[in-house]
Amino acid sequence: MVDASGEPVTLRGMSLFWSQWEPEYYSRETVDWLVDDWRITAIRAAIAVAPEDSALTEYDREMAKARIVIDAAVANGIYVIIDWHAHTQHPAEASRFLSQIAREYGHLPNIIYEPFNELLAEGVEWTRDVRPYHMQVIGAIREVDPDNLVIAGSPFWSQHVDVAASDPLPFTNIAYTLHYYAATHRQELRDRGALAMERGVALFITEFGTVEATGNGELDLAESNAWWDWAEANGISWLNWSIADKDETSAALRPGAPPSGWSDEDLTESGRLLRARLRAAAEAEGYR
Ligand code: IDC
Repeated sequence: MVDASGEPVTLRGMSLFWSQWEPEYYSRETVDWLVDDWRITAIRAAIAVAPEDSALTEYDREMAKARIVIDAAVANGIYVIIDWHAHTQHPAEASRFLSQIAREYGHLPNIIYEPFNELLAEGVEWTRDVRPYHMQVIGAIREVDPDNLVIAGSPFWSQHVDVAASDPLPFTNIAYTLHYYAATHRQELRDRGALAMERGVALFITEFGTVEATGNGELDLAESNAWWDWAEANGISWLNWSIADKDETSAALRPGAPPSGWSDEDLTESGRLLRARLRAAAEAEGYR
């Protein structure tokens, strides 16, 4: 992945949580704090897509949340991923939502689209089921926004990047997201990623956890480091799940944490690790 001047770039940051459940962090002050104190260069808005209480039923409410995060990212000069956080296909609704974002913001370099968080494992095939979805939704985005980065999801919770890479999408400026949870997914998934890159596609880790794929369980530091080493060696950007104060180990915040100004006591083990890692990366790259 390269920046506007053609230089290789690695983005590092945090994903917000499902937008319907933790809206207090869809705020300007949260993004400001993450930029100033955690030194992120990308933020992900996980716009909830579910049968109830989501962008399918509360379109305007969820669009307003996306706008808050986009405006905050633009004000801070960082990238923002608009993640259609779905596990099931709603191509018409995804097209409507993301092409509206494209109309309002597609002229800005900050915008990155993620039209499908993850497809579930059972019976979903790339060429038959997922590629046509992307053709429709990315096609709708491209009618409005010809060039901003789009990051495509793949079957098996966005792990089958090698399969997608063998029948890639025909659009320009496309990457494929690779999702991992360090205590569950290991070398075998990194090998899939390597195979995808050999097949010629760009990868982007729009979501990973330091813990188990359930979003809970023990933090696996050794495997988290193995993943980071691999991502950095390959210039793959990464964003962690998640900025949330839910009582689960993938959450970066402890229950009741305010929208910004977090002290060490407000952070979980994972949150402290991510903050340290992000600050070290910013230091090493010498920005700010
Ligand atoms: C999880 C949350 C959990 C919530 C669940 C609902 O951490 O609190 O109950 O969603 O579905 C993903 C998904 C992401 C998951 C996360 C952890 O993109 O939505 O969040 N995960 O399970 N893919 C792999 C893991």
